[in-house]
Amino acid sequence: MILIKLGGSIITNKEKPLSPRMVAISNIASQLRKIGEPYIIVHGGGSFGHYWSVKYDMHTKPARYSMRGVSVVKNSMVELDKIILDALEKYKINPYCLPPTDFMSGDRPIASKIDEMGKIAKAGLVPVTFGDALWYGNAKSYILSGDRIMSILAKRLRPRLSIFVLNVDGLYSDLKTRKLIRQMKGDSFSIKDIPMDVTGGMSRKVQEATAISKMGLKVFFANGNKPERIVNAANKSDFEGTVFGGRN
Ligand code: IP8
Repeated sequence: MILIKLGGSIITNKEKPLSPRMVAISNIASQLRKIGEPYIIVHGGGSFGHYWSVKYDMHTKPARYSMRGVSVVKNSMVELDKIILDALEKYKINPYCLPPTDFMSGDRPIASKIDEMGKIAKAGLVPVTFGDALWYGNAKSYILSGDRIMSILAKRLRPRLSIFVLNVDGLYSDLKTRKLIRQMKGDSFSIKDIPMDVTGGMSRKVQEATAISKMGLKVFFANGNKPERIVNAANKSDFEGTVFGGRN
């Protein structure tokens, strides 16, 4: 079992509101069909969900955010999800859409529903879920990121590999020279070891990747502009990117 997170920066153009990167999405979909084992796809919000959540000042911490905001963010995520689903459908990947409301109650994962996701994947469908605006209770809501979903699913399903697909080659130790960190080793590293230039979305990704890796599971950051790297990691254990928790 493999978990694949398609980051918002690879599936959308973050510079331009509500703009999917159709060619990148299609290229990734065409490669994913070559993966020879069950997998689950999680995707981010990019210039869809993030665009609106910034406009309505919504965050990951549950609070009484604008209900208009909740509705608009969710609607935009459904729209982006449909674009992803259609691309997967085109390559006969058999996506099975499962919004996070299917397996989350407030901010708590529903174990039986996550187990069901694993069964759905093993039966030959590809569950597809996404970061979203979620109802929390008591008029509160929150943004559940796709990166967080990765560690929620990993904890329960214990995937052989969790792949974060990015718009860059992996984690850089130096943003200017683009020097790639090929391996974040063992459980001896901590978030403090992440270089200073890792900011924003990337630091959250590293945080969740670290959490998954500390569960004893392998994590890989790959460039979605070279989608064969996703397939090579999945099928041939050839990791061209950043591996958390030891290369084999
Ligand atoms: O792009 C959050 O998912 P992410 C999506 O994985 C929203 O952080 C709704 C902002």
